[in-house]
Amino acid sequence: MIEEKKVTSEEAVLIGIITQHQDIDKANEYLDELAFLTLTAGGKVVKRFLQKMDNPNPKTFVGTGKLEEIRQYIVSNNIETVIFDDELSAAQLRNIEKILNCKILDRTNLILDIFAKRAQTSYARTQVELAQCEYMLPRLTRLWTHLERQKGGIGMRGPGETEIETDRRIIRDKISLLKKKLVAIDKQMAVQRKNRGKLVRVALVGYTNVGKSTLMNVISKSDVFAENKLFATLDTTVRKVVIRNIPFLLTDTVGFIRKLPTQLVESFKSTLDEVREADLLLHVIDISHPNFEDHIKSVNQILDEIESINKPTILVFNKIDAYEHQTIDEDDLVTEKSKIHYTLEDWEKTWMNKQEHPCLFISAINKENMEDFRKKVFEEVKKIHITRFPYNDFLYEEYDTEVE
Ligand SMILES: Nc1nc2c(ncn2[C@@H]2O[C@H](COP(=O)(O)OP(=O)(O)OP(=O)(O)O)[C@@H](O)[C@H]2O)c(=O)[nH]1
Ligand SMILES: [Mg+2]
Repeated sequence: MIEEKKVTSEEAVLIGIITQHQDIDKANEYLDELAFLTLTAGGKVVKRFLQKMDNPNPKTFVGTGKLEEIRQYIVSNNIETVIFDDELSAAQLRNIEKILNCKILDRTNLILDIFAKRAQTSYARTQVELAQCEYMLPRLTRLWTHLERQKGGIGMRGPGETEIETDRRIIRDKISLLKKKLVAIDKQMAVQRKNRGKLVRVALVGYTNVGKSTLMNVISKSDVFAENKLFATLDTTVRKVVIRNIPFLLTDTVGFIRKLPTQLVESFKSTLDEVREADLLLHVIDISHPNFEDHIKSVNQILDEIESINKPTILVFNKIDAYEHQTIDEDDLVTEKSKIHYTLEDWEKTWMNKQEHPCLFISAINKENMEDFRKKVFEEVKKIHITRFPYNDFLYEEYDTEVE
């Protein structure tokens, strides 16, 4: 069973590395995201450690000298939780635990934990539980599980304690049981999706916290939970929306993140089928986030993994109200214009010029440019609708012609 215990801001230390592929700014940005994940999981970051290295140490992730520095810090500050910004191998986890003698979490663990906390329906819970078991199986030797599980806290929401301690067989049995349960649910969901008929299906996709649910609420007058934390949505909501005279189904579902644990991608198969079976994707982007271009890449990578990268797509740049850029003084002849100086218009031109997908710039919260949004979505849906219902073409008005 997934347990949920209330913790008052567990103090945590974050650990990341600087490599050839990840300079100090990038490493810091990634730690910012890890801190946001920690906050979402109910923790509070008190210190960050970064180490420069060519590759992560296969035994201890960071170097032993660094680990000693971290050990001294956590001992003198009474810290019980250390979080690494990558997935640790079973061996790394074991070695680090021996040295630091406290709760060690990694990025995957943290994301799984948030998913466990967020899972509302038994369906979502089953999917998360499967992912947790898959993650846990090769890592059963954690020293702290026995003691810490009773206390609860981040990383502790998961299959119950006796199962972890006793043996792997029980976890394996549990995995096959959960898989069977999911197969049954998958079938049921597939039937449900089929019953929705031939209506055009549009899916909101994008990085977590970009405003997908907010946009869903604006377009469909529904009431999907939205908040400024990561992974607010785990379940799928489908609404029928009509723009002018064309009806279609709009789906809001789980957000993506950099390095989304593979266990989750696999066990969320049925949830992700909503995306896989969609006719049109609305890829929502938070343009006010300094890393939004990275976000686009991460989302495209996951779309590629689930064979959905070639679908008709509209890029919806959201949160234009919150976009900020730096300016170069007129008398400053040294600073060269770079992306941090781009105005919204610069970004519009850049993305429009790529001509890969239609682009939109909106603010879901202020309902800015929503008419443009409705028009572009109408045009794209209409293209698909025409091929699906070829005899109904007398139905289509031009978007610009006045309707009543
Ligand atoms: N400034 C600004 N904030 C927005 C806008 N749209 C959404 N937000 C805020 O962004 C946060 C995340 O919004 P959600 O709609 O929950 O985002 P989501 O993409 O559904 O997130 P997940 O379900 O976690 O993947 C909330 O605090 C929203 O109020 C916008 O246009 N401008
Ligand atoms: Mg959402």
